[in-house]
Amino acid sequence: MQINQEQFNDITQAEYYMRECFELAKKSLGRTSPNPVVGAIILDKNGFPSGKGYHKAAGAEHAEVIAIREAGEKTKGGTLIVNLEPCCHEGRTPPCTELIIQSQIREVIFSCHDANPLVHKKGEGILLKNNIKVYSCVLESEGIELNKFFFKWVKSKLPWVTLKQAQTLDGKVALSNKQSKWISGEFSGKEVHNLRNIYDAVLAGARTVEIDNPELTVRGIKNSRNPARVIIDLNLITKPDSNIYKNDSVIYLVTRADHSRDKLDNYLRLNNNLKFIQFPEVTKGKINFKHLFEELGKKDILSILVEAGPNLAGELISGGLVDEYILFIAPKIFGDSTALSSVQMKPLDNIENSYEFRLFDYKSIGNDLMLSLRPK
Ligand code: AOF
Ligand code: ZN
Repeated sequence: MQINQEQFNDITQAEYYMRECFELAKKSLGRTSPNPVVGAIILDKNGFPSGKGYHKAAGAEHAEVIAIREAGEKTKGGTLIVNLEPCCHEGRTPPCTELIIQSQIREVIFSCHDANPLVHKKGEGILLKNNIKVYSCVLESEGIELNKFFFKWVKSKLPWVTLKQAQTLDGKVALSNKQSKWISGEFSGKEVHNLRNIYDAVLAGARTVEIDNPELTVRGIKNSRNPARVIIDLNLITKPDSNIYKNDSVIYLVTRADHSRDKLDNYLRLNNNLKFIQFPEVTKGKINFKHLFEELGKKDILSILVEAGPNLAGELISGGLVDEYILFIAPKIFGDSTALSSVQMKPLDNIENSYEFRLFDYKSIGNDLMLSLRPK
């Protein structure tokens, strides 16, 4: 299809402002759960930007409401650009479609349909019925990627699970004497804090807590907030003086159901925000991770960054529970077959049965390579 100069200008302008909406929405990543991140811009009838806003937290005003208020009278005959289909339901806040209609906006451009069944294509339908021009699916794949946590959760009630590891060129995560600090470089370390800052929860096993003694908090970033920490400690072996307990942000301690009250109380005393998730069914020392993720989904946790050791990584990969695999590869070699490999699972008897990923993204980071992989 050949497009004329005017259409070309319209598309370029829509994409330009849509990217700006993405940037506005990104300011709220990790702050709006269980809601999506949304940015909105109003152009007046002459195409000049006259209002913008982004959704700051669940229960707070939607992005469109803030942009429309800022634009005032200039909404009349104007355009709304927003990264998500405007809502049409009464939730914690009123429907945005009504406000859009009242504001006499002539045209709405959005990136992706909302996967929330209360809104999906209904918001668009109401706008069309009210003679508002609608252009949907502008930079749609970027829009979906931006809200991948929300889309996964709203469709399945399960959080998006990202497995994160740092390994050497020869696939090792620790020496045979368990020494594992530091495999990746300083800049990769900073990137991990950026990730923690946007994930609702960070998950690690008791063994990682024992060996690395991490805090699993966000440090060195302005206006940061800490994710909930989820620690798999079925036998309650983590030491009371572990660094994770020194910080008051939320900890979910995932453990068996049969510990004594005294033992549980000892842990409750360590941290004001410690809660237990107890599992009655533990088979061969293992829990059902799908059940754990369902529990966390119920707590409005839309995204989990798993800072995994080899066994946890193996369990999640073989269980088909990984949505994304972020791998930092440091240009180092341990060259020792007894050093720990990044993933531990049952031996395969055929290469055809290996777990395959596709390369989604990559970047160099300091002296390391950061890969983002998605299951094939
Ligand atoms: C938008 N703009 O800024 C947001 C939207 O409980 P509520 O009223 O906040 O509604 C939450 C739902 O509204 C959420 O699940 C999603 O479908 C939509 N979120 N929609 O047009 C926004 N945050
Ligand atoms: Zn809304």
